[in-house]
Amino acid sequence: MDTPIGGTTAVARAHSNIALVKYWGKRDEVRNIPAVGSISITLEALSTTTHVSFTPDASEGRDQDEFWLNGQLTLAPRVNRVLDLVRERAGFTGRATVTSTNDFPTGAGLASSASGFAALALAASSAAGLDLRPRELSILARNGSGSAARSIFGGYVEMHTGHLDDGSDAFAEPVLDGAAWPLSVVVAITDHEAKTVSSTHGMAGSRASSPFYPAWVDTGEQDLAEMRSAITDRDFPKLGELAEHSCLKLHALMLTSRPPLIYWNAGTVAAMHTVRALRDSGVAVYFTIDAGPQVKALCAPQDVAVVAEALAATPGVRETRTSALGRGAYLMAS
Ligand code: 2P0
Repeated sequence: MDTPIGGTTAVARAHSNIALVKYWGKRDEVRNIPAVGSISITLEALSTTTHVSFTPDASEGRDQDEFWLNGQLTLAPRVNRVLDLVRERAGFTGRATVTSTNDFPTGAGLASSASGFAALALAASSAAGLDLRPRELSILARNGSGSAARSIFGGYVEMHTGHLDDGSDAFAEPVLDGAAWPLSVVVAITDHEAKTVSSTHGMAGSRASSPFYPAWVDTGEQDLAEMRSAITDRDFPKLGELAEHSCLKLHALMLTSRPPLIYWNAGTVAAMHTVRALRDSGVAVYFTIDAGPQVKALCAPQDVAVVAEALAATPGVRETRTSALGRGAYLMAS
């Protein structure tokens, strides 16, 4: 984290992340508190840049916030919610103009809400003159999107579900710096369209209807403990096997929701098999998939080229992107 710049205008950048142990389901929908913890890696190649500028107070000019996403004026109640929390804390009534740009497809299972709300939390709090500690920023970002709490930090990150009703212990914190154990991700994009069922809506449905939901919550702590030790031990096969398990357990939960959530397409399944075939041929590579059709392959940096080539040649894969581990959210000169 860089030193906050402050003032009534600020620009921040945050990177997307993908979970190795997944979050799905909330224990409090109003405060957006996850029902299970999660562990993620922050991705250098996928980022959101957000500019926030506040009017001095609501009486001077507009009484509405404005949110521009990728050049389009967009209604996003969660953006207003984060801005309201910032105003409440800073003790002023100024309205905001927020301009946010993603350098990757929005809403298609590449965690644009993670990078987006992390960048918003940092830019808005800084523009309001607040100098929040990383943990407070993580809680603020969580109010926009659960996965965004993790994108405040770089490298390997754990999100805690906490126990308190007010959510003050539901924040993310770093597990390991990315430089301490470099890892690469090849993203196989199988569809550029935004998904039709949002994560928020989908996870509420899973909680209400999947017979697997109690088992999902009950086994979360054990997955987290094993993943923490895989990271501490730099045990890549253990990390990869557990990441695939958490991914497939999540998708079993989705498939058994009513109505079912089927985020995969034919290219998604083909890419999973490509990863398994590569592994059979001796390349240490593992897949994970979020609430969308893209497949993310985890591998060592020296294996990126062979993994990207195999995924690019897989039927249904339209594009591949590679990423190293990225840093946490930071302020830029405005
Ligand atoms: C994750 N996902 O851990 C999981 C895996 C998708 C699948 O976090 O309702 O957009 O905004 O808190 O953060 C996506 O959920 O949901 C997500 P909200 P979010 O990355």
